[in-house]
Amino acid sequence: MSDTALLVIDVQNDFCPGGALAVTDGDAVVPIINAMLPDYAVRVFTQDWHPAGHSSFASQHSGKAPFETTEMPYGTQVLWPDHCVQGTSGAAFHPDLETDPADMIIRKGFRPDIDSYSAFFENDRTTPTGLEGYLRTRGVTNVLCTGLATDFCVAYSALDAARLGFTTSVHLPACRAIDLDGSLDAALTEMKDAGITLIS
Ligand code: VGL
Ligand code: ZN
Repeated sequence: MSDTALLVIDVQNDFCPGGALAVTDGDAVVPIINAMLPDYAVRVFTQDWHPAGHSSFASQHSGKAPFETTEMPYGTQVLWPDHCVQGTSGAAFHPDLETDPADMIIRKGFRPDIDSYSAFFENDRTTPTGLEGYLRTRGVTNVLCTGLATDFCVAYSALDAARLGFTTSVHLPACRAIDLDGSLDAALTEMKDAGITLIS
């Protein structure tokens, strides 16, 4: 599958059980992704990588609790518990994830004033991470998404990949969701409507 890139989104300690923004069963994706890696010629991992005091953290907004929302210049933003702070153990990949096969590691969410769910664009949907150019120059036409969380970073990445013209699939057994107020169903519907193949 030389024209397909496997995207491994945010399989980091803070999104796994015991982490600051734990996704139920998040660590269950690790052996599944490890088993998939040898089948893909292009493998890109992402890391959510926030400076301390990032604007997506509820702790930076007085009177706001985690999982409430606020209006940012680029739109509505969910406020999260402090998570994936650069250089902390929470921001590290899950220790059992095989990271040696990664060709490329994209870090995102490092600008203090803007969040970045997608591997391709920050949450303004226009500031690029550079991944599009990387994939195109490697001849990639198809993208297969895995990782955490299905309804945020995986969905945003898949939707951007499809919007950019990549033939896009999401391997759901290799993903787990946060599921805030129906966000999982909404994300699955939006991905289907965008022509993304959902593999179950
Ligand atoms: C994510 C919320 C905040 C994710 C990252 O990886 O899905 N979700 N930062
Ligand atoms: Zn984040």
